[in-house]
Amino acid sequence: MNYELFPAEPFRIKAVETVRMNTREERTELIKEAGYNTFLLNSDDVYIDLLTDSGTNAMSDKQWAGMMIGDEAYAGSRNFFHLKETVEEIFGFKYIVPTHQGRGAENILSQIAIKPGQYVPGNMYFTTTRYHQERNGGNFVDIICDEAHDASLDIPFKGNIDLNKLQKLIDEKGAENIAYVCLAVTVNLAGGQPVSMQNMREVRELTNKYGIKVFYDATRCVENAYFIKEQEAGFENTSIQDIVHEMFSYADGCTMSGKKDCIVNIGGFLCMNDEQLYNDAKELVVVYEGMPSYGGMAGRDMEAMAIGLKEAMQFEYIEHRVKQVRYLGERLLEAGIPIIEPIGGHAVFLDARRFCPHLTQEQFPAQSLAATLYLYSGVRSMERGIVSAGRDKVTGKNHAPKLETVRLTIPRRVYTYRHMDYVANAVIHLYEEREKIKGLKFVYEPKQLRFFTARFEEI
Ligand code: PLI
Repeated sequence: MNYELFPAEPFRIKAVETVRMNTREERTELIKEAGYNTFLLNSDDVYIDLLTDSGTNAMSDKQWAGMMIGDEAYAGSRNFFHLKETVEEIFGFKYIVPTHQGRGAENILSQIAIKPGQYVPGNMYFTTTRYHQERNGGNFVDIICDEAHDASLDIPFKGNIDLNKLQKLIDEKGAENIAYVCLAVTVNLAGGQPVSMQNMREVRELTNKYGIKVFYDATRCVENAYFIKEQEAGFENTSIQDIVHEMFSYADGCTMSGKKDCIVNIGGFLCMNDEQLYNDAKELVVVYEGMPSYGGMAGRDMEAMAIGLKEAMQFEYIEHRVKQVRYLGERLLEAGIPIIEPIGGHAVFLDARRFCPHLTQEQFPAQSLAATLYLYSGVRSMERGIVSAGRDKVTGKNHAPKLETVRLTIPRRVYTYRHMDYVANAVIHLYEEREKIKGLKFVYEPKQLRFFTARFEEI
C-alpha cells in the first residue's frame, strides 16, 4: 500500500476520551447478554466503536465555542437564523424546518407529500426512510442501478438511479401516482456509494417532464460531493461547496440527518422551496418536534450545526474523512477480505456472504459476524443485511437483500489511522478462523425496525 496517498489528520487533538479494553472472557458473556445484537452492548464495554457514524462525531473548538452562544428562547432563536442562512447559502433552499434528527424530517415529509397508495421510488432503501414512507401509505420501489446490488463490482457511482427503471415505473403507474423521487446522496446501504452529478441532472430532466418532485436524502451529501470532485470529469477544480450547491439545484427539497455530514451529535432538518409545502410542514413540526424555529433542537445545537456545515465544506476535512475510510478498506483488500467495492464514503462493509459461505442468509451471517468480531476484538460494528431489511409489509416474509453485510462505520474526526490498523488486524484474524462463526436464530423479534432491539441465540 502506498501510505503517501493517505493524508495525516488535518487537526490537532485538544480533548481526549479514554477507552478501555476488556477481556475475551468478559466479552463472551457481554455479547451473549446482549442477545448477539451489537446495538444492545453498553458503550463502556466497547474498545473501538464503529457501530455508526451517526451522532458520534467529534466537534471542533469553534463548534464548542458556538454552544456557548446558544439562544434558548422558545421562539425566534438567533441560532435558528444562523442555521437558516447557512443552509440557504450551501443548499440553496428557501425554507428550512429543523427537526430533532433525520427521521423527524422523514416523518413530516412523508405525511405531507405522500397520498396513500402512491409510489415512492428511491435509490435503495434506508430503514427509517422506508418505514415512514410505508407508514403513510406509500409503496417504496427500488430504482437503483443493478450494479449497486453486486458487492464485488468495482465501478464508480454505484448509487446512481437507473433512469429506465424510473421511466418504466412512470409508464406503468402514471406520474400522478408517484409521490416523489427519493434520491439519497450517498447510498448508505449500498456501501456509501455516491451518485454522479450527471445522474442527478438526468433525474431532474426526466421528472420535470412529468411534474414529479425530487427530494434528496442529504445525510451524507458532502461525502458524495468529494467523490464527484475526485472522479467525475469536469469537477476537479470545483470547490466542495459549489458541487454541493449544484447537486441540490436539481432537487425540490431534502431531508437531512445532521448527525452525519453536519459534524454534530444531534439534529436534522427538512428543506424545500415550495411555500405551500412549507406551511404544511410547519403545521406538523409543532405537533411532533417543537416551534418551527427550533424543531426539537436546542439553540446551541443549531449553532453547532451551522458551524459544522461550514467546516464540512473544507476540502482538507472531507479528503481526510473519505481517505481514512479508504485506508481501512485497502488494508482489508490487501489481505483478501471480501468487502463491498469500491470503498464508500462513511464505512467499510464486510461482505458476509463471502466471509461466511458456510451459513445461509436465514442463519443471519452478518449478524453473527458482527457479534463474533466484537468477541474477538472489542470492535463494535453493525449488521446491514436480512435483519435490517425486515419483513414485507404485505406478505410478512423476510426481505432478502442481495447485500448481506457488516458495516464498519467510521465516526468523523474521532479515530486515528492506528485505530484503523487495530480494526484491520482484528478482521484479518477473524477471517482466518471464519468457519467458527455460528448461525443465529431470533429469540425476540420486534415488529418494526427490528435490528435495533432484536435478540438472538446461537443455533
Ligand atoms: O438517525 P437519523 O434519524 O438522524 O437519520 C436517519 C437516516 C436517514 N437517512 C440515512 C441515509 C441515514 O443513514 C440515516 C440514519 N443512519 C444511521 C442511524 C446509521 O447508522 O447509518
